[in-house]
Amino acid sequence: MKTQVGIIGAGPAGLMLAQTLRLQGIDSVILEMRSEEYVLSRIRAGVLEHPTVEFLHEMGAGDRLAREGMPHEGIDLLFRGEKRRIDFPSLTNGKKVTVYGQQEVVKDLIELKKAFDGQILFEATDVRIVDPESDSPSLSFTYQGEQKTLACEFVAGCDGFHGVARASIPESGLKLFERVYPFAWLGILAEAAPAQDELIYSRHENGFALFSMRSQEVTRLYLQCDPKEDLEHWPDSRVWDELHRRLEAKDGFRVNEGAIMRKDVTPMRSFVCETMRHGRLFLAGDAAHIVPPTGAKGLNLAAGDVKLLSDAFVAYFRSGETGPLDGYEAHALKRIWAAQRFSWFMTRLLHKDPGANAFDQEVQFADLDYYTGTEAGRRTIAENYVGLPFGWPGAA
Ligand code: RFL
Ligand code: PHB
Repeated sequence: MKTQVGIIGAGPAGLMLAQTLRLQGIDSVILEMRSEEYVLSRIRAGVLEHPTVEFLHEMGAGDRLAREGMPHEGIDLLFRGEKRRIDFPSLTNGKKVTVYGQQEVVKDLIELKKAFDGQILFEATDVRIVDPESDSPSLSFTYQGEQKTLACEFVAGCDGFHGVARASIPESGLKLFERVYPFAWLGILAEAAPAQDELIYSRHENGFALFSMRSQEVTRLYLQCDPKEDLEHWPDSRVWDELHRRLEAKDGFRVNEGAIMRKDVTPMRSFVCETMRHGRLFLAGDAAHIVPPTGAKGLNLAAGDVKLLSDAFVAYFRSGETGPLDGYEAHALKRIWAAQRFSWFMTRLLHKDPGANAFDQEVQFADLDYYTGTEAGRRTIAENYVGLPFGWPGAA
Protein backbone atom coordinates (compact mmCIF):
# COMPACT_ATOMS: atom_id res chain seq x y z
CA MET A 1 0.00 0.00 0.00
CA LYS A 2 1.13 3.49 -0.77
CA THR A 3 -0.10 7.07 -0.25
CA GLN A 4 1.13 10.66 -0.17
CA VAL A 5 0.08 11.43 3.41
CA GLY A 6 -0.46 8.62 5.92
CA ILE A 7 -2.79 9.92 8.65
CA ILE A 8 -3.04 8.29 12.08
CA GLY A 9 -6.43 8.88 13.72
CA ALA A 10 -9.99 9.50 12.45
CA GLY A 11 -10.84 12.23 14.96
CA PRO A 12 -11.63 15.76 13.78
CA ALA A 13 -7.96 16.56 13.00
CA GLY A 14 -7.29 13.50 10.83
CA LEU A 15 -10.63 13.71 9.02
CA MET A 16 -10.37 17.44 8.29
CA LEU A 17 -6.84 16.96 7.00
CA ALA A 18 -7.86 14.12 4.68
CA GLN A 19 -10.72 16.18 3.29
CA THR A 20 -8.72 19.39 2.68
CA LEU A 21 -5.94 17.39 1.02
CA ARG A 22 -8.39 15.53 -1.21
CA LEU A 23 -9.84 18.81 -2.48
CA GLN A 24 -6.30 19.72 -3.62
CA GLY A 25 -5.78 16.37 -5.30
CA ILE A 26 -3.52 14.96 -2.58
CA ASP A 27 -3.99 11.37 -1.65
CA SER A 28 -4.23 10.15 1.97
CA VAL A 29 -5.09 7.02 3.94
CA ILE A 30 -6.39 7.19 7.53
CA LEU A 31 -5.53 4.45 10.03
CA GLU A 32 -7.90 4.44 13.02
CA MET A 33 -7.56 1.97 15.87
CA ARG A 34 -11.22 2.13 16.97
CA SER A 35 -14.32 0.86 15.17
CA GLU A 36 -16.47 3.23 13.14
CA GLU A 37 -19.34 2.85 15.64
CA TYR A 38 -17.05 3.80 18.52
CA VAL A 39 -15.72 6.87 16.73
CA LEU A 40 -19.23 8.00 15.81
CA SER A 41 -20.55 7.67 19.34
CA ARG A 42 -17.81 9.62 21.14
CA ILE A 43 -19.49 12.65 22.75
CA ARG A 44 -17.13 15.56 23.14
CA ALA A 45 -16.97 19.15 22.00
CA GLY A 46 -19.97 21.24 21.11
CA VAL A 47 -18.87 24.74 20.19
CA LEU A 48 -17.44 25.60 16.77
CA GLU A 49 -15.65 28.93 16.40
CA HIS A 50 -16.38 31.27 13.54
CA PRO A 51 -13.14 30.33 11.64
CA THR A 52 -13.83 26.60 12.13
CA VAL A 53 -17.30 26.95 10.65
CA GLU A 54 -15.88 28.83 7.64
CA PHE A 55 -13.20 26.15 7.22
CA LEU A 56 -15.76 23.32 7.31
CA HIS A 57 -17.76 25.13 4.62
CA GLU A 58 -14.62 25.62 2.49
CA MET A 59 -13.86 21.91 2.68
CA GLY A 60 -17.38 20.98 1.56
CA ALA A 61 -18.49 19.71 4.99
CA GLY A 62 -20.92 22.53 5.75
CA ASP A 63 -24.29 21.40 4.39
CA ARG A 64 -25.76 19.69 7.45
CA LEU A 65 -23.88 22.10 9.71
CA ALA A 66 -25.72 25.00 8.03
CA ARG A 67 -29.08 23.24 8.42
CA GLU A 68 -28.75 21.77 11.90
CA GLY A 69 -26.03 23.80 13.65
CA MET A 70 -27.32 26.31 16.20
CA PRO A 71 -25.80 29.79 15.76
CA HIS A 72 -25.07 31.44 19.13
CA GLU A 73 -24.57 35.18 19.43
CA GLY A 74 -23.59 35.30 23.08
CA ILE A 75 -22.92 33.54 26.38
CA ASP A 76 -23.91 34.33 29.96
CA LEU A 77 -21.41 34.41 32.79
CA LEU A 78 -23.30 33.83 36.05
CA PHE A 79 -21.94 34.75 39.47
CA ARG A 80 -23.53 35.83 42.78
CA GLY A 81 -26.90 34.97 41.23
CA GLU A 82 -26.54 37.44 38.36
CA LYS A 83 -26.18 36.63 34.68
CA ARG A 84 -23.93 38.92 32.67
CA ARG A 85 -24.21 38.49 28.91
CA ILE A 86 -21.34 38.81 26.45
CA ASP A 87 -22.73 39.76 23.04
CA PHE A 88 -20.47 38.47 20.28
CA PRO A 89 -21.60 40.27 17.10
CA SER A 90 -21.45 43.77 18.57
CA LEU A 91 -17.97 43.15 20.00
CA THR A 92 -16.39 41.24 17.09
CA ASN A 93 -17.68 42.79 13.86
CA GLY A 94 -20.61 40.43 13.54
CA LYS A 95 -19.01 37.10 14.44
CA LYS A 96 -20.70 34.28 16.34
CA VAL A 97 -20.14 30.61 17.21
CA THR A 98 -22.15 27.52 16.24
CA VAL A 99 -23.24 24.74 18.56
CA TYR A 100 -22.90 21.50 16.59
CA GLY A 101 -21.69 18.30 18.23
CA GLN A 102 -18.19 17.06 17.46
CA GLN A 103 -19.66 13.65 16.65
CA GLU A 104 -21.78 15.32 13.94
CA VAL A 105 -18.68 16.94 12.41
CA VAL A 106 -16.95 13.55 12.53
CA LYS A 107 -19.95 11.83 10.96
CA ASP A 108 -20.14 14.34 8.08
CA LEU A 109 -16.40 14.00 7.38
CA ILE A 110 -16.41 10.19 7.53
CA GLU A 111 -19.22 10.15 4.99
CA LEU A 112 -17.24 12.41 2.65
CA LYS A 113 -14.07 10.33 2.97
CA LYS A 114 -16.00 7.12 2.35
CA ALA A 115 -17.87 8.58 -0.62
CA PHE A 116 -14.75 9.79 -2.41
CA ASP A 117 -11.99 7.27 -1.86
CA GLY A 118 -12.99 5.03 1.03
CA GLN A 119 -9.50 5.23 2.48
CA ILE A 120 -10.25 4.93 6.19
CA LEU A 121 -9.13 1.70 7.78
CA PHE A 122 -11.02 1.31 11.07
CA GLU A 123 -9.70 -1.10 13.69
CA ALA A 124 -6.16 -0.78 12.35
CA THR A 125 -4.11 -1.70 15.41
CA ASP A 126 -0.46 -1.72 16.50
CA VAL A 127 0.30 1.26 14.30
CA ARG A 128 4.03 2.02 14.25
CA ILE A 129 5.82 4.83 12.46
CA VAL A 130 8.85 3.49 10.62
CA ASP A 131 11.80 5.73 9.63
CA PRO A 132 10.16 9.14 10.12
CA GLU A 133 13.60 10.77 9.77
CA SER A 134 14.08 9.35 6.26
CA ASP A 135 12.62 10.50 2.92
CA SER A 136 10.47 7.39 2.76
CA PRO A 137 8.66 6.85 6.06
CA SER A 138 6.00 4.17 6.40
CA LEU A 139 3.32 2.97 8.78
CA SER A 140 3.20 -0.63 9.84
CA PHE A 141 -0.05 -1.95 11.37
CA THR A 142 -2.35 -4.90 11.78
CA TYR A 143 -5.59 -4.93 9.80
CA GLN A 144 -8.13 -7.76 9.73
CA GLY A 145 -5.58 -10.09 11.25
CA GLU A 146 -2.85 -9.28 8.73
CA GLN A 147 0.36 -7.33 9.11
CA LYS A 148 0.45 -4.42 6.59
CA THR A 149 2.73 -1.61 5.55
CA LEU A 150 1.66 1.76 4.17
CA ALA A 151 4.47 3.61 2.39
CA CYS A 152 4.03 7.40 2.71
CA GLU A 153 5.75 10.60 1.72
CA PHE A 154 4.65 12.18 5.00
CA VAL A 155 2.97 11.01 8.20
CA ALA A 156 0.39 13.14 10.04
CA GLY A 157 -0.01 12.22 13.71
CA CYS A 158 -3.66 13.13 14.40
CA ASP A 159 -4.09 10.45 17.03
CA GLY A 160 -5.01 12.50 20.07
CA PHE A 161 -3.37 12.88 23.45
CA HIS A 162 -2.80 9.14 24.04
CA GLY A 163 -1.66 8.28 20.51
CA VAL A 164 1.56 6.79 19.15
CA ALA A 165 2.76 9.73 17.08
CA ARG A 166 4.05 11.97 19.87
CA ALA A 167 5.27 8.89 21.75
CA SER A 168 7.43 7.90 18.80
CA ILE A 169 9.47 11.12 18.87
CA PRO A 170 12.68 10.54 20.87
CA GLU A 171 12.16 11.94 24.35
CA SER A 172 15.37 13.96 24.22
CA GLY A 173 13.90 15.96 21.34
CA LEU A 174 10.58 16.79 23.01
CA LYS A 175 9.80 20.22 24.42
CA LEU A 176 6.80 19.82 26.75
CA PHE A 177 4.74 22.20 28.92
CA GLU A 178 2.01 21.12 31.29
CA ARG A 179 -0.43 22.24 33.99
CA VAL A 180 -2.83 19.87 35.73
CA TYR A 181 -5.81 21.41 37.55
CA PRO A 182 -7.11 20.29 40.96
CA PHE A 183 -10.62 19.69 39.59
CA ALA A 184 -12.49 17.91 36.79
CA TRP A 185 -15.89 18.11 35.03
CA LEU A 186 -18.74 15.71 35.60
CA GLY A 187 -20.71 15.90 32.34
CA ILE A 188 -24.22 14.70 31.54
CA LEU A 189 -26.27 14.53 28.38
CA ALA A 190 -30.00 14.81 29.15
CA GLU A 191 -33.14 14.31 27.10
CA ALA A 192 -34.46 17.73 28.00
CA ALA A 193 -35.18 20.84 25.95
CA PRO A 194 -32.57 23.53 26.66
CA ALA A 195 -34.13 25.99 29.12
CA GLN A 196 -32.64 28.99 27.26
CA ASP A 197 -30.92 29.34 23.87
CA GLU A 198 -27.47 30.47 25.07
CA LEU A 199 -24.76 28.82 27.17
CA ILE A 200 -24.32 29.74 30.84
CA TYR A 201 -20.91 29.53 32.54
CA SER A 202 -21.46 29.74 36.29
CA ARG A 203 -18.98 30.50 39.09
CA HIS A 204 -20.73 29.22 42.21
CA GLU A 205 -19.68 28.78 45.82
CA ASN A 206 -20.03 24.99 45.34
CA GLY A 207 -17.95 25.06 42.15
CA PHE A 208 -18.28 25.77 38.43
CA ALA A 209 -21.27 24.65 36.34
CA LEU A 210 -21.95 24.89 32.61
CA PHE A 211 -25.27 24.81 30.82
CA SER A 212 -24.94 23.84 27.16
CA MET A 213 -26.92 21.90 24.56
CA ARG A 214 -26.76 19.71 21.49
CA SER A 215 -30.18 20.28 19.89
CA GLN A 216 -33.68 21.57 20.66
CA GLU A 217 -34.26 18.29 22.52
CA VAL A 218 -30.92 17.60 24.23
CA THR A 219 -29.20 19.54 27.04
CA ARG A 220 -25.50 19.10 27.89
CA LEU A 221 -24.49 20.04 31.44
CA TYR A 222 -21.28 19.98 33.45
CA LEU A 223 -20.38 20.31 37.15
CA GLN A 224 -16.95 20.96 38.61
CA CYS A 225 -15.97 17.93 40.67
CA ASP A 226 -12.95 16.21 42.14
CA PRO A 227 -10.59 14.63 39.53
CA LYS A 228 -10.97 11.30 41.37
CA GLU A 229 -14.76 11.61 41.63
CA ASP A 230 -16.57 8.29 41.77
CA LEU A 231 -19.74 8.40 39.62
CA GLU A 232 -21.31 5.96 42.10
CA HIS A 233 -21.63 8.94 44.44
CA TRP A 234 -23.57 10.90 41.85
CA PRO A 235 -27.02 9.39 41.41
CA ASP A 236 -29.21 11.40 39.00
CA SER A 237 -31.06 13.13 41.84
CA ARG A 238 -27.83 14.54 43.26
CA VAL A 239 -26.69 15.72 39.82
CA TRP A 240 -29.95 17.62 39.28
CA ASP A 241 -29.95 19.13 42.79
CA GLU A 242 -26.45 20.41 42.29
CA LEU A 243 -27.17 21.74 38.79
CA HIS A 244 -30.24 23.61 40.06
CA ARG A 245 -28.21 25.06 42.89
CA ARG A 246 -25.21 26.15 40.82
CA LEU A 247 -27.22 27.52 37.91
CA GLU A 248 -29.86 29.37 39.92
CA ALA A 249 -30.18 32.96 38.70
CA LYS A 250 -32.12 36.00 39.86
CA ASP A 251 -33.94 36.14 36.50
CA GLY A 252 -35.69 32.85 37.39
CA PHE A 253 -33.63 30.61 35.09
CA ARG A 254 -34.08 26.92 35.88
CA VAL A 255 -32.59 23.93 34.04
CA ASN A 256 -35.13 21.50 32.55
CA GLU A 257 -34.70 17.94 33.81
CA GLY A 258 -34.88 14.85 31.61
CA ALA A 259 -33.59 11.29 31.35
CA ILE A 260 -29.80 11.23 31.70
CA MET A 261 -28.34 9.39 28.70
CA ARG A 262 -24.69 9.63 29.69
CA LYS A 263 -22.52 10.61 32.64
CA ASP A 264 -18.75 11.04 32.49
CA VAL A 265 -15.81 12.66 34.28
CA THR A 266 -13.24 14.67 32.30
CA PRO A 267 -9.96 15.63 33.93
CA MET A 268 -8.63 19.12 33.18
CA ARG A 269 -5.21 19.69 31.76
CA SER A 270 -3.21 22.25 29.82
CA PHE A 271 -0.49 20.63 27.73
CA VAL A 272 1.72 21.72 24.83
CA CYS A 273 4.27 19.65 22.94
CA GLU A 274 6.22 22.31 21.06
CA THR A 275 7.89 19.61 19.00
CA MET A 276 5.25 19.29 16.31
CA ARG A 277 7.61 17.90 13.70
CA HIS A 278 10.07 15.07 13.66
CA GLY A 279 11.55 14.48 10.19
CA ARG A 280 8.57 13.68 7.98
CA LEU A 281 6.17 13.22 10.89
CA PHE A 282 3.91 16.20 11.74
CA LEU A 283 1.59 16.42 14.76
CA ALA A 284 -1.80 18.15 14.70
CA GLY A 285 -4.66 18.54 17.21
CA ASP A 286 -4.75 16.86 20.62
CA ALA A 287 -1.65 14.83 19.70
CA ALA A 288 0.30 18.05 20.30
CA HIS A 289 -1.84 20.00 22.77
CA ILE A 290 -4.66 19.76 25.29
CA VAL A 291 -6.67 22.62 26.75
CA PRO A 292 -9.12 22.55 29.65
CA PRO A 293 -12.60 22.67 28.04
CA THR A 294 -13.71 25.96 29.69
CA GLY A 295 -12.77 28.00 26.61
CA ALA A 296 -14.30 25.48 24.14
CA LYS A 297 -11.07 25.50 22.15
CA GLY A 298 -9.83 21.90 21.65
CA LEU A 299 -11.52 21.00 18.40
CA ASN A 300 -11.06 24.51 17.08
CA LEU A 301 -7.33 24.40 17.69
CA ALA A 302 -7.18 21.12 15.79
CA ALA A 303 -8.89 22.90 12.87
CA GLY A 304 -6.32 25.72 12.95
CA ASP A 305 -3.42 23.24 12.87
CA VAL A 306 -4.98 21.37 9.97
CA LYS A 307 -5.45 24.54 7.93
CA LEU A 308 -1.74 25.41 8.25
CA LEU A 309 -0.56 21.84 7.71
CA SER A 310 -2.73 21.20 4.66
CA ASP A 311 -1.62 24.50 3.08
CA ALA A 312 1.99 23.44 3.71
CA PHE A 313 1.47 20.01 2.10
CA VAL A 314 -0.21 21.66 -0.88
CA ALA A 315 2.77 24.02 -1.36
CA TYR A 316 5.10 21.02 -1.22
CA PHE A 317 3.20 18.76 -3.61
CA ARG A 318 2.36 21.59 -6.06
CA SER A 319 5.76 23.22 -6.35
CA GLY A 320 8.22 21.38 -4.13
CA GLU A 321 8.27 24.31 -1.69
CA THR A 322 9.47 23.22 1.77
CA GLY A 323 9.27 26.63 3.51
CA PRO A 324 5.67 26.27 4.75
CA LEU A 325 6.38 22.76 6.12
CA ASP A 326 9.51 24.08 7.83
CA GLY A 327 7.51 26.96 9.30
CA TYR A 328 4.49 24.88 10.38
CA GLU A 329 5.53 24.32 13.99
CA ALA A 330 6.52 27.91 14.80
CA HIS A 331 3.43 29.31 13.10
CA ALA A 332 0.95 26.84 14.64
CA LEU A 333 2.36 27.43 18.13
CA LYS A 334 1.38 31.12 18.07
CA ARG A 335 -2.33 30.34 17.89
CA ILE A 336 -1.93 27.33 20.19
CA TRP A 337 -0.40 29.47 22.94
CA ALA A 338 -3.08 32.14 22.45
CA ALA A 339 -5.79 29.48 22.94
CA GLN A 340 -3.87 27.99 25.88
CA ARG A 341 -3.84 31.41 27.50
CA PHE A 342 -7.57 31.93 26.97
CA SER A 343 -8.51 28.42 28.17
CA TRP A 344 -6.37 28.84 31.29
CA PHE A 345 -7.85 32.30 31.87
CA MET A 346 -11.48 31.11 31.55
CA THR A 347 -10.74 28.12 33.78
CA ARG A 348 -9.23 30.32 36.47
CA LEU A 349 -11.99 32.92 36.14
CA LEU A 350 -14.84 30.46 36.61
CA HIS A 351 -13.78 27.55 38.85
CA LYS A 352 -13.63 27.37 42.58
CA ASP A 353 -9.97 26.67 43.31
CA PRO A 354 -9.72 24.43 46.39
CA GLY A 355 -6.36 26.06 47.19
CA ALA A 356 -7.60 29.68 47.00
CA ASN A 357 -7.80 31.84 50.11
CA ALA A 358 -10.29 34.64 50.81
CA PHE A 359 -8.04 37.19 49.08
CA ASP A 360 -7.76 35.07 45.92
CA GLN A 361 -11.54 34.67 45.83
CA GLU A 362 -12.20 38.41 46.07
CA VAL A 363 -9.70 39.01 43.24
CA GLN A 364 -11.57 36.39 41.20
CA PHE A 365 -14.88 38.23 41.72
CA ALA A 366 -13.19 41.54 40.87
CA ASP A 367 -12.03 39.88 37.64
CA LEU A 368 -15.55 38.63 36.91
CA ASP A 369 -16.89 42.14 37.50
CA TYR A 370 -14.26 43.67 35.24
CA TYR A 371 -14.55 41.19 32.38
CA THR A 372 -18.35 41.36 32.31
CA GLY A 373 -18.81 44.98 33.42
CA THR A 374 -16.56 46.83 30.97
CA GLU A 375 -16.58 46.87 27.22
CA ALA A 376 -12.82 46.18 27.13
CA GLY A 377 -13.33 43.10 29.30
CA ARG A 378 -16.27 41.78 27.33
CA ARG A 379 -14.47 42.38 24.04
CA THR A 380 -11.45 40.36 25.23
CA ILE A 381 -13.67 37.40 26.05
CA ALA A 382 -15.80 37.74 22.90
CA GLU A 383 -12.84 38.05 20.52
CA ASN A 384 -11.16 34.93 21.91
CA TYR A 385 -14.35 32.92 22.28
CA VAL A 386 -15.47 33.37 18.65
CA GLY A 387 -11.90 32.42 17.66
CA LEU A 388 -8.75 34.25 16.67
CA PRO A 389 -8.18 34.03 12.90
CA PHE A 390 -6.42 30.98 11.47
CA GLY A 391 -2.80 31.82 10.81
CA TRP A 392 -2.76 34.04 13.93
CA PRO A 393 -1.03 36.41 14.45
CA GLY A 394 -0.02 36.90 10.81
CA ALA A 395 -3.59 36.89 9.55
CA ALA A 396 -4.93 39.37 12.15
P1 RFL B 1 -9.19 12.94 18.93
O1 RFL B 1 -10.59 13.42 18.78
O2 RFL B 1 -8.77 12.41 20.25
O3 RFL B 1 -8.95 11.85 17.80
C1 RFL B 1 -7.80 11.02 17.79
C2 RFL B 1 -8.15 9.75 17.04
O4 RFL B 1 -6.99 8.95 16.95
C3 RFL B 1 -7.33 7.60 17.29
N1 RFL B 1 -6.10 6.96 17.80
C4 RFL B 1 -5.39 6.06 17.10
N2 RFL B 1 -5.57 5.51 15.89
C5 RFL B 1 -4.65 4.60 15.46
N3 RFL B 1 -3.59 4.20 16.21
C6 RFL B 1 -3.37 4.72 17.44
N4 RFL B 1 -2.34 4.33 18.18
C7 RFL B 1 -4.29 5.69 17.93
N5 RFL B 1 -4.39 6.40 19.09
C8 RFL B 1 -5.49 7.16 18.98
C9 RFL B 1 -8.42 7.76 18.33
O5 RFL B 1 -9.21 6.58 18.46
C10 RFL B 1 -9.20 8.94 17.77
O6 RFL B 1 -10.19 8.53 16.88
O7 RFL B 1 -8.14 14.09 18.56
P2 RFL B 1 -8.25 15.29 17.49
O8 RFL B 1 -8.69 14.80 16.15
O9 RFL B 1 -7.00 16.05 17.62
O10 RFL B 1 -9.48 16.19 18.02
C11 RFL B 1 -9.39 16.90 19.22
C12 RFL B 1 -10.77 17.04 19.87
O11 RFL B 1 -11.37 15.77 19.95
C13 RFL B 1 -10.69 17.67 21.26
O12 RFL B 1 -9.78 18.74 21.27
C14 RFL B 1 -12.06 18.22 21.75
O13 RFL B 1 -13.00 17.21 21.91
C15 RFL B 1 -11.92 18.98 23.05
N6 RFL B 1 -13.20 19.48 23.59
C16 RFL B 1 -13.78 20.62 23.08
N7 RFL B 1 -13.24 21.24 22.03
C17 RFL B 1 -13.87 22.33 21.49
O14 RFL B 1 -13.34 22.90 20.53
N8 RFL B 1 -15.07 22.81 21.97
C18 RFL B 1 -15.69 22.22 23.01
O15 RFL B 1 -16.79 22.64 23.36
C19 RFL B 1 -15.03 21.10 23.63
N9 RFL B 1 -15.61 20.47 24.66
C20 RFL B 1 -13.83 18.79 24.62
C21 RFL B 1 -15.06 19.33 25.15
C22 RFL B 1 -13.34 17.60 25.12
C23 RFL B 1 -14.00 16.97 26.14
N10 RFL B 1 -13.43 15.75 26.57
C24 RFL B 1 -14.17 14.58 26.75
C25 RFL B 1 -12.00 15.60 26.57
C26 RFL B 1 -15.72 18.71 26.17
C27 RFL B 1 -15.19 17.54 26.70
C28 RFL B 1 -15.93 16.92 27.83
C1 PHB C 1 -20.24 21.43 25.31
O1 PHB C 1 -21.36 21.76 24.87
O2 PHB C 1 -19.89 20.25 25.41
C2 PHB C 1 -19.30 22.48 25.76
C3 PHB C 1 -19.62 23.81 25.58
C4 PHB C 1 -18.75 24.80 26.00
C5 PHB C 1 -17.55 24.45 26.60
C6 PHB C 1 -17.22 23.12 26.75
C7 PHB C 1 -18.09 22.12 26.33
O3 PHB C 1 -16.72 25.43 27.04
